[in-house]
Amino acid sequence: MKHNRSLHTVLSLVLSIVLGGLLLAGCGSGSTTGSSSGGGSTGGTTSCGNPPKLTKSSGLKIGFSQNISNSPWRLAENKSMSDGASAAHDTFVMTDAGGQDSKQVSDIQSLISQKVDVLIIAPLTETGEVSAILAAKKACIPVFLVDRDADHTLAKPTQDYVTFVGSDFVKQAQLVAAELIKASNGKGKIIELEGTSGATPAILRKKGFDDAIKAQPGMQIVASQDANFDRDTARQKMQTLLQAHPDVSIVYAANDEMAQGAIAALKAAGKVPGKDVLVGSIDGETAGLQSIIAGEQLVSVTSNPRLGPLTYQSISDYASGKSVPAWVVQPDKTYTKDNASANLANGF
Ligand code: GYE
Repeated sequence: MKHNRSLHTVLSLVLSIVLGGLLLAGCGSGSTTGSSSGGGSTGGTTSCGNPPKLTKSSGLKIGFSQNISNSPWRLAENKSMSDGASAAHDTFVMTDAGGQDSKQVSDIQSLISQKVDVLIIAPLTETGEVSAILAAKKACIPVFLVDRDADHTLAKPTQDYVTFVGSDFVKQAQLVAAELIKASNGKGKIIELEGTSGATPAILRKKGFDDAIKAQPGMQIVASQDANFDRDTARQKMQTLLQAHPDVSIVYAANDEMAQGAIAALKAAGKVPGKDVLVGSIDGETAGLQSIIAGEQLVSVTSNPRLGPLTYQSISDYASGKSVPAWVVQPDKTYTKDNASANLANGF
């Protein structure tokens, strides 16, 4: 996936390449038979396969690199990954990068040094972990990216890593936009709260939403800001944005945590979410479902964090020589007042 990169993501790419280079220099795995050339090249070829083959099929040592564990979504994902390892009788080693690309690069390098058989990586950004993904390939460890993807001009699925297991983020955003357009009769001033800059769901949820709104002459996005997929960051940004745009009638948040922050800010400013301002977001968290039931949120399209079953099925398929597609799609669904109560138990 090639996208416009902000200065932030370009800087983090440079940082991770420098760090990755330093780490690789000390690693000396020597299994690479090809080499990458500049300008959009990827990880070259290795003697152990492109991507590396998985020769063991049971009793695997699984390394899982999580980018941060700061929300119900991420905790549900961690549990799903660990449960999948237990069900397969695999050993599970997990690291948590605390939201830092540089920490995630060194976490992955540490998992490589621990000689895991398989690496499952939930990369923070599309460019920040590329050097470490390519380092794993050179060390002959197959990589499965989950929940967020890498920039395909820098690392390719079915070549540098096995696959990307995750949702269709453009479609999620289109589904939220469709509900907001319907409920507002195609009229309104929108504040958009974006996810972590450079992360696949942030990039694609913005694209899907903005393109859908561009086709609506009566709707206008009056402000867009990165609130890092984080509830309190969103609350603070929304508080400031409301002063500049008191006539806002719609909030689109790229995840439910940010929608929760926006709802808190709307209430603090004396507005009634669900009446004065329509709120739509993504994830299907319990808090989002409860806000829908309370009439404060219009819609939440799921982004299922329970990616363990599809991931471990893909690992098992790969080990037995079956072909694994470049993208293993996690299906999602739309929650509104019509089905939120019936699905409350599916929340997290
Ligand atoms: O929607 C969000 C989280 O990467 C798909 O990241 C994931 C997103 C998820 O912080 O809540």
